[in-house]
Amino acid sequence: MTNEFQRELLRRMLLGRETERAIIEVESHLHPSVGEEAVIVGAFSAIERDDVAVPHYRGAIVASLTRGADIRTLIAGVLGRSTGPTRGRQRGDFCGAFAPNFFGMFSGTLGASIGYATGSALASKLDGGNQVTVVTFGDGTANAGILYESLNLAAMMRLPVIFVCQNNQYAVSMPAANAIAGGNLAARAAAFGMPAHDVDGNDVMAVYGTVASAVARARSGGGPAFVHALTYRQQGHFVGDRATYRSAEEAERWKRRDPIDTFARALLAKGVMFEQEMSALRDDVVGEVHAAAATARQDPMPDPQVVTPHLDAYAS
Ligand SMILES: Cc1ncc(C[n+]2csc(CCOP(=O)(O)OP(=O)(O)O)c2C)c(N)n1
Repeated sequence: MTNEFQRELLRRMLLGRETERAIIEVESHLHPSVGEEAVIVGAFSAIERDDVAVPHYRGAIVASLTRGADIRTLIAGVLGRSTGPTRGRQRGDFCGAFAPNFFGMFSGTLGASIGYATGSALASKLDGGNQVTVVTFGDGTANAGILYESLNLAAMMRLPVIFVCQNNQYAVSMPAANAIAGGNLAARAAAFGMPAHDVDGNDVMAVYGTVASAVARARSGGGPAFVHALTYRQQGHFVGDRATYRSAEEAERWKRRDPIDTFARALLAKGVMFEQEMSALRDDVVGEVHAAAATARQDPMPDPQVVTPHLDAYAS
C-alpha cells in the first residue's frame, strides 16, 4: 500500500470524526461512531467508485465522506436544512448522503439494509455486471433473522457481497457477550460455506486488507465473504447517553486503543508521515469541517409547507 494511500486512510478517519463532532455541537440526534472509524473507513475504502456501499446507521456519515460525499450538503442534510439533499424532509444521521450506489438505513428497521445489500448483489449478478456490494452492521443487528436468510442466498447464488460486522460490543446497553449464542459470529457465517474472517476492527490497514481481498475474490466470481471486525463504541448509544451500564475502566482501556491515535502513531513510527505534516493534515481537516458546518448551520430550515404538506388535508 502506498504512503499516499495510508495518509488518505488517516485523513478519512479524521474527517469523519471531526464532522460528527461539529454536528454534535448543534444536533443531538446522532449516534456517534467515535472509536469505530477503522472499520467504516477500512471497509468502504476497499471498494471502487462503481461498487455499492450499504453502511450501518452508526457511521453512515463517516461512510458517506469516505465515498466522497460533499461535506457541506451532508451536514445540511443531517441538520434538516432546506439545502440538504431532501430539502429538509429527512434529518438525522441514519441515511448519510443521498448518492449513487449508496444505501442509507431508510426504514429505521435494523437488518433491512442487509437485505438491500444482498438484493444489490443479486442485481449485479443478474445484470452481468462486476459491481461488488459491501454492507456493515452492528453486533446487535447480527442476531436479526434477515442476516441468515441473506447469508444463505448469497452463498447459494455466489453473490458478490461482503458482510462486515462492525462489532462495537454493545447494542444500546446490551453487551454482545450476553446476546450472541456461541459467541462467535465468524463461525456462524462459515457454517454457510463462505470464507469468514476475524479482524482487529481498530486497525484500519487490517480491515482494509481483509475486505479488499474479499472484494477481489467476489469480483472474480468467488462469491460472498463475512468479516467480523471487533471494535468499541467509545461514546454512548446516542448523544446524551452516559453509558452507566459499563465500567469506566473498560471504556478507558479501549480509548487507549483508539484507531486514529494508534494509526497516527504507526505512520509516524514507520516514517510514512512526519510530525509537522500530520499536524498540518489535522488542521486542514478541522478547517474544512468547520467551514462547511458554519455555512450549513446558517442555512434556513425548510418551509413547514414543504415538509408537512399532508397537514393541509387535516386542516381543511
Ligand atoms: C428491527 C429493530 N429492532 C430494534 C431496533 C431498536 N434499536 C435501534 S439501535 C439498536 C441497537 C443496535 O445495536 P447494533 O446492531 O449492535 O448497532 P450499534 O447501535 O451498536 O451500532 C436497537 C435495538 C430497531 N431500530 N430495529
